[in-house]
Amino acid sequence: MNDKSKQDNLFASPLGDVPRFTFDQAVVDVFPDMIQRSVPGYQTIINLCGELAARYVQPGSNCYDLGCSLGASSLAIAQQVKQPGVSIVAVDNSAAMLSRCKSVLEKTPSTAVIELVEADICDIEISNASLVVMNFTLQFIAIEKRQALLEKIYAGLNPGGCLVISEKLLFEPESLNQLLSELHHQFKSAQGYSDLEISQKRDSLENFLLPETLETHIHRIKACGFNSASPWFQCFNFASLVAIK
Ligand code: GEK
Repeated sequence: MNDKSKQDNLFASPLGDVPRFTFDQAVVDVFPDMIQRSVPGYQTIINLCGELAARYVQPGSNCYDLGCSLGASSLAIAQQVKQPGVSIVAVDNSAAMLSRCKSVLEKTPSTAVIELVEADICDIEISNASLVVMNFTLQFIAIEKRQALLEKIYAGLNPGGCLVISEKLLFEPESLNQLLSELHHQFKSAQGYSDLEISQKRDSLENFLLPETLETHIHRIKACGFNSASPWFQCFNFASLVAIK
């Protein structure tokens, strides 16, 4: 992402009652720094979306970037797509994110058409898709809506199409979950976040970012009818899965 963002210090001072996290202007202003320093392997995962685009995008088809934020995945896809007649549909329900995403895209030359859509990803239509990417977005969707969303994506994908889902994961038993959370905490400390920042951010995401186990994700993907599904990347409690229709 070539958008130079401010350093994330949103949780650096004591906040008292920590408010629930929202994708507002304050988050938008620090977003590239926040996600790079919070999600281990973020850039590797974004780059892979470009690699998969080169392999799986079909001529005359659509790619979807669901929960696009500032368009990092869309840009990675756009840079690798050589197939003719491809449209990239980048969707987010935060007006602040999409407005900044528009200015990021305007500054970044791209041959592919990227259409920005302000909507809930549960409400949009998906059709003639050869690549659908959900990088760290499904975790913010109510758990009871996830199966229907995956079924809609499966129905909108062309045969041979590819789905990427990247998520924070939950582990069982609780002792293993605790270990991987602590390793993630160490990762964030090494990125310069203080213990106060890490714990206040965790509180703000409580009951908003809802992680599930790898087994739950794979089971849901398979239940929709995907031919194959596997994690291709994991670092601590973050993973990226690829599924082929
Ligand atoms: C990246 N993929 O840089 N409908 C549409 N958008 C939503 C919804 C919803 N129901 N819920 C949340 N979002 C990006 C990073 S961030 C991940 C994705 C993170 C949007 C929300 O507004 C935000 O922009 C994005 O999903 C999640 O690769 O911040 O941890």
